[in-house]
Amino acid sequence: MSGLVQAETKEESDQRMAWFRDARFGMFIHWGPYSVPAGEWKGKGVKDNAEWLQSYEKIPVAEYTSLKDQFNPVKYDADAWVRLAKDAGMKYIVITSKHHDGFCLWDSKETDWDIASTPYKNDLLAPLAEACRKHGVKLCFYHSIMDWHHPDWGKKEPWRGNALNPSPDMDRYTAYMKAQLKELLTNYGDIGILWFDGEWEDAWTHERGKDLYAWLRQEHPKLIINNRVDKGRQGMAGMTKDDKYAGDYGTPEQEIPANGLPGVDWESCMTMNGTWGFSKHDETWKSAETLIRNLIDIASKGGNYLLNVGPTAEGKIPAASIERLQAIAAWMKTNAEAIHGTQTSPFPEIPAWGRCTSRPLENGKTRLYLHVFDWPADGLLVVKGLKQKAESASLLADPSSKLEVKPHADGLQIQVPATAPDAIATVIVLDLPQLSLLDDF
Ligand code: H79
Repeated sequence: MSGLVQAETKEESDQRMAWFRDARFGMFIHWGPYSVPAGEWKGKGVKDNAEWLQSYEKIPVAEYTSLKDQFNPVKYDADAWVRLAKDAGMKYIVITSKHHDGFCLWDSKETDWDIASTPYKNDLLAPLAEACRKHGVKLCFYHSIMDWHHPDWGKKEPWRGNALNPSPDMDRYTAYMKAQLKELLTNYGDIGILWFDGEWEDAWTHERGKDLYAWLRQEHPKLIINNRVDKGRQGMAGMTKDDKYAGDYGTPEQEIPANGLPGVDWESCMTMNGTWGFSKHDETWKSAETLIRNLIDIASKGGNYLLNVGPTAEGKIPAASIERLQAIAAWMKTNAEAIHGTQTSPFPEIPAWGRCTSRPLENGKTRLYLHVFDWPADGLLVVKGLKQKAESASLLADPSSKLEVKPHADGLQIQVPATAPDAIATVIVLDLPQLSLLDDF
């Protein structure tokens, strides 16, 4: 996909993608003036996606713009947010520098539709950049291509009102976007990813996508750029149709590909409830168990999990999100080794009892991490398809535990404790001298 920047060899590309492939887990942050109405407009609750309120409710730019007067996140604590992410095992943070409403979380020289025009006034990205640097978390920006506010964004939607230029000039709009991206890429230290979105509208073309990708990589050779910079995405599955399109990785949204996407880098972005931007009405929270198992599922298929939080207009991450991130942190404290830097499951089928991740060890050995969701009632975990002897098996939570491994008609069987040490997912470490699977798997 990144063949568009010709100077890069496969080794260079692998090197550029290395941190992303190791990370497996990141935090998405959707934050902007939409967190003021928080999913409610004129007394009426709007449907999911609180950040889409302006479009759902057809709010003219002039009216929507007044929300800035109430966006005053005095309780924002960037350091606490980064610690929350880091403790949960998240290696990167992707924050909305600009969402579809066009509002900028930093003081942009290119527009007044930004944080500097709010009562809060202060750049929201700078403290986050500082905290990320301090805690060793990569800072990344989500930047919407579609822009309901900018007069030159080329989709003529009548509800945008007088602010829309009667003949929108997409060259001028692209120059605006590039000037802003330059600010974002020069004022906040090294940026890990640019995460584009809103590329599907006709105003954005394949030519513009290719050009933007090449321009960014020219200036910032190490940058990673998602596939929504260009027009190759296939619906919400998020994958690119063929390699004439620019972009370094696929972006399934609110879904996990059933069998992963072998040979391609990808990241599933998902919400904890049903909305990206904060909504005071949405209580459809997924359980910590679901979130942890999603992370494991995605890692076992070779992808990354980009899990969203939607802070309030005051600058607080909702308590329900914090609780879930803390539950993930508790699980990761013991089990991070089975997630970070791991590779896919070697098995052609998803095991009946859970998921598997792997890690090559020295001397051709392989370590398998068996993430057991459904604990065997008879205390025997059957790992189908393995035809060799295992060196050892133990609980990741207790390296001194020695679990007996024996051959089984279908592969290997491991004698496990009578009850699951961790009801969400217990990880068993299985070291193999070499990995070989039964032919008739
Ligand atoms: O920022 C969050 C959402 O606000 C944003 N993406 C996440 C990360 C989002 N944008 N749009 N949507 C969610 C839903 C819109 C989907 C569609 Fe399409 C746009 C359906 C048809 C056009 C793109 C092209 C997806 C499917 C085809």
